[in-house]
Amino acid sequence: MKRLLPLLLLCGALAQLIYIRIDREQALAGNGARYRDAGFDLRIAADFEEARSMEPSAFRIELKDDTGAPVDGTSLRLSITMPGMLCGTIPGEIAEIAPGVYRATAIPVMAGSWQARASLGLAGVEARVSTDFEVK
Ligand SMILES: [Cu+2]
Repeated sequence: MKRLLPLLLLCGALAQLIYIRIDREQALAGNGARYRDAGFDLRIAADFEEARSMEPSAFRIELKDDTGAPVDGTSLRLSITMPGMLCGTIPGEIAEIAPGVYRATAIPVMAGSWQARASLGLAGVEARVSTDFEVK
């Protein structure tokens, strides 16, 4: 039993970490996801009717602080991956189209299930949010 205690404590700590992770990132009804932590509100949503392989897929990313003011996301990045496959991580291009609002594009290289992830490191906080999308 004494040997089990550290293991149990570790499991408890891990469960808590996973819980916090889920709590910070939430799927939005209909389209996209949102991450809130340490004063940041980071959202991503697909900005297309239909994604096609070898064509740019666009995403709308919003970065605000907890008062709703836009945040300059100089370290904001977008990448897309195919979970469970070996297509690698494909980086996207990001342009700010309004204060705190960004349009990001990346090119999925094949049809199937993809995941787009926006991430940034700001003020020592690493924030990331991802959303799934289908490519035809
Ligand atoms: Cu693939």
